[in-house]
Amino acid sequence: MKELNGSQMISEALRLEGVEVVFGYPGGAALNIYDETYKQDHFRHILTRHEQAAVHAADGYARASGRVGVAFTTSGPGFTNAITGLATAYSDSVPLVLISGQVGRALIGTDAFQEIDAVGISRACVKHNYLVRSIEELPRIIKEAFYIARTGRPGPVHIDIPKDITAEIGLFEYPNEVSMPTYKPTYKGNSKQIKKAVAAIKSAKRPLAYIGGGAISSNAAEPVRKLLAMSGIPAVQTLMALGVLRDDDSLNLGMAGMHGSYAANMAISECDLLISLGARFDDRITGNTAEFAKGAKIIHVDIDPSSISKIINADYPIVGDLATVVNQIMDELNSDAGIDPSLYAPWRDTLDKFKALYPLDFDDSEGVLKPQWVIKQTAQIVGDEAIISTDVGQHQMWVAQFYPFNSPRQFLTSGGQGTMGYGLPAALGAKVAKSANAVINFTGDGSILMNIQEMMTAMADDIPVINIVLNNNFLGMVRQWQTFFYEHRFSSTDLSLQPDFAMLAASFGGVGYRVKTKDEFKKALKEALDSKKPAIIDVVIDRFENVLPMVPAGAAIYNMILDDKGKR
Ligand SMILES: Cc1ncc(C[n+]2csc(CCOP(=O)(O)OP(=O)(O)O)c2C)c(N)n1
Repeated sequence: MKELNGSQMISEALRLEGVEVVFGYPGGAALNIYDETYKQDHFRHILTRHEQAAVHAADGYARASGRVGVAFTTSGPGFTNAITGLATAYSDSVPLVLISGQVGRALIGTDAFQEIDAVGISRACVKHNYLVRSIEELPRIIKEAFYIARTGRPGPVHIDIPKDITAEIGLFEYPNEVSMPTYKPTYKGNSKQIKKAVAAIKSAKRPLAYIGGGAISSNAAEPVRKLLAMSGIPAVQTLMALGVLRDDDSLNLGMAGMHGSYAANMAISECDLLISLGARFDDRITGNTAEFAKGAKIIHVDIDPSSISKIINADYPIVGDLATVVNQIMDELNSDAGIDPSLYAPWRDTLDKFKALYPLDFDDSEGVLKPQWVIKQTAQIVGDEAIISTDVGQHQMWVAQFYPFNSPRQFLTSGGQGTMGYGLPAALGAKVAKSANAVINFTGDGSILMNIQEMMTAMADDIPVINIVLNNNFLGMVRQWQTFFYEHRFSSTDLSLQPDFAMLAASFGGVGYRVKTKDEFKKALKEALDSKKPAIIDVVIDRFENVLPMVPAGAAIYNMILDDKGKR
């Protein structure tokens, strides 16, 4: 036990949690915390240029590294700016701890300067939150926050700390363990349920694995790959799962859902057993739920019991950690005669026909650049080790469709919230976590402007990430919906007027390019990589390219728009 003030306790607790970096932005209520940050040397503090970006950067750090991301803000607007970051992380189950300063206890409830009911606001978009009421409870709360963030279904945790507590002296003893009788995640699957699920797998004729982001959170890629290889069961992945399977795995049918591949969506529609592994049946996957996997029994494995049977009724619910449960399933499959992959050969033949009928494809051109070509070319140049983030829109979906992801934690994107502005700060967080890897943010001419100020953070802290702007002079994805569903009325989606992105990059001290041809693009990307500076490559692409296939919102997923008749 030692005597520390509240700010020293925060710093010491972060040291004991092994935190190596905090992303944040100071202000009045956080002054004591920042003074202690100045004095310590066990974590790096990165000053982002906006609190939203601080949380996205902590999120990108967490997704790329598998560790808990940490962010600091001040009270009032500093905190409210962070909300989009929390919501983004919450929807995608990303482990974070946000520490916000609050006005002193005596001022709470007086409409004080920069006072806002922070825990009231964050409640709806965090896994858990705390308003610290006394110095005595501060160490326990920080311990619990990290524990809750990373265990069970991971998620963001918010701690709001009144300023007077950050100065008050108390006795510090960091607990070794948490004691929360009401929070005890289940890791091991119920063995009776596992037996039933395995019997269902063995008697199925057309089983299909449906892999979600939980496979990444629980580090389950290896056991999932093994399960598929030993059983010959084909699989679809959600946006959040990309990288769990190798892109070229013959059992990988690609992404499912609104912009999923024809084969993936048809496989879901035709299977007789859907094995959901850490996925949550989001509406962007299911479309019309009444028609989703209509003829199939459902095995649903999830660490979060509240996810099971929430959207689609599960015949075989299994609560547990995915990696653990998949290992249990494999043990059970092997317990008698094992499983013969040739069992499902006719089903795989059917799926091969679907694959051949409508492969993911695009009309390349030697004139105007096609975004799909840019994405594939980037992968060729940067190789398998690169980490890719995106913003939100058409470019995000093209990346999901055409980038050959081969490992988990390689792809960072805002799935659940679809947060424009996520890509650049998330890329910064990823580059801090994995400094040896190239980090590329694919973005749009709309999205990049939502957190463009983070080019300054990249410069100041020497975090060389490359932004590839797939520039169509439109809020492209909204323009696409207006094309298909609103008779080409392009209401507020034309972005013809825009800055010179190359000059903008240079003005921050980075490198910038504007390219219109394949050769120019290849040269710019290589130069940007060599420059070791933050970069923007502004790529002029076909303005009216659409993302296909597309399942119209609420339609059955086998009803895909496949031809680009809406293009003009
Ligand atoms: C913060 C936020 N505001 C609005 C939207 C709605 N929205 C989704 S995609 C999109 C257009 C994105 O345009 P751009 O970044 O240029 O990408 P593109 O679709 O052209 O590739 C918009 C406005 C959103 N997802 N996030």
